[in-house]
Amino acid sequence: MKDKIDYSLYAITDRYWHNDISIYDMVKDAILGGAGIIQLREKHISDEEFITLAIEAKKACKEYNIPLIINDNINVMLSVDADGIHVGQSDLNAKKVRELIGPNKILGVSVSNLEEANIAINNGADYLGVGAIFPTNTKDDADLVSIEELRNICFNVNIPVVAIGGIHLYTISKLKNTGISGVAVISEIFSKNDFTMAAKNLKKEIDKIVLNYNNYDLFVFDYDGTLLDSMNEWAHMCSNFIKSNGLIPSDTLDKDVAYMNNMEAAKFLYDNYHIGNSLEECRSLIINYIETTYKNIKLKDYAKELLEILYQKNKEIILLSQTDKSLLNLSLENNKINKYFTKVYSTSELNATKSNGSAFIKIKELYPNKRILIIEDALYAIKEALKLNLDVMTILDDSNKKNTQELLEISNYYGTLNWMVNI
Ligand code: TZP
Ligand code: MG
Repeated sequence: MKDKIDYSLYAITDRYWHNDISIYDMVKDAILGGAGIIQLREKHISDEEFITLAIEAKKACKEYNIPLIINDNINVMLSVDADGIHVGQSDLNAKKVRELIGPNKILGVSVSNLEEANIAINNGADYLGVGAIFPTNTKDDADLVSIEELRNICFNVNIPVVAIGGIHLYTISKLKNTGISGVAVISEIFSKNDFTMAAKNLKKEIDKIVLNYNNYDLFVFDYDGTLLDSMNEWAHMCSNFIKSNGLIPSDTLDKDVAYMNNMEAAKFLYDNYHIGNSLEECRSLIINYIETTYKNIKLKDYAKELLEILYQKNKEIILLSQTDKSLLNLSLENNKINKYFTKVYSTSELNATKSNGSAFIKIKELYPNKRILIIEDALYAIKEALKLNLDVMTILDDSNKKNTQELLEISNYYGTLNWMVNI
């Protein structure tokens, strides 16, 4: 159960607005609207009453194979064999809870900063609830957590994070590109008259800001800076090559070639530094030089896990890289990830480049009926893909940090591979 949870819409029950509707119906309706996880939250009732409600909630969850989390009560959770428990900072101690529930139950912990988040993870949390993000009447003692802190937590932990508090149809867009795996809501569903419709409407908005793998069937990965941790090497590759030929590179050389594919870069070096007797020779000298460095560069953390997740979901995965095909093949083989890609495209082999969008046009032509997601780290490429109405998941890399603000604004999704693994 733990591995397959869809945290994107996390519904938390509250009978305040409709005490005439059974918990079974409330839970069922929320699930029918798209809730992927349910929390039964009750305050001020006896364990006996809580257990009665939990049995009802569990019945509905079981029918749809959706996990049921009990708010802050181990006795109730264990009595009904629910899937997990959620505790706040002032509730039960998370470490003790983990000891009592064992390793297989889901443990959620509310946190409001990165320090609490790290402690919760050390104590065995499976996911984090962060809030209140916006003011809410549903929990009057909730302190506010800023969007910046939410993003800080999301990008620095390796478990799913759900945002909570005051999340409604009209506030949710503010959570775009924070790195959340989902939102937890009470009133946006359970204060409404039609829970299923309310959940459906919200899910539609969630899908605009949290990547939903079901919405895509072709995943087009960039390689350098996206899957491969190579940008630092590339940043100095050309000037190092020139130096290895006993020449002095210009101060701007590495910047000049930054947007070029290998073929264009070879031409540039041949024209400006006269290396080799022909363009072809110049090119093969560079490739040889790069090969020795490139083949030892490691994948980013979580690259393999992410490819495996998509592969398990039967998604088609292709590679589209500005890097030369022979280099790509070398690296793919060394990192043992060939099997994940149905096709590996070097842009020069497509007679195209990402820098004017032609490489993305080619992909659209080659895969006309696929719902495509581009996964990319380079701002110039991202802009071109977006111009062509492609959806883009921007991968955070040291080399694009200076463009963070712009990337946050323009990308459909923004985060780390780790985040993609968590959602
Ligand atoms: N924890 C922080 S805010 C909150 C909880 C339980 C209440 C969320 O309710 P709503 O109605 O979605 O704002
Ligand atoms: Mg890249």
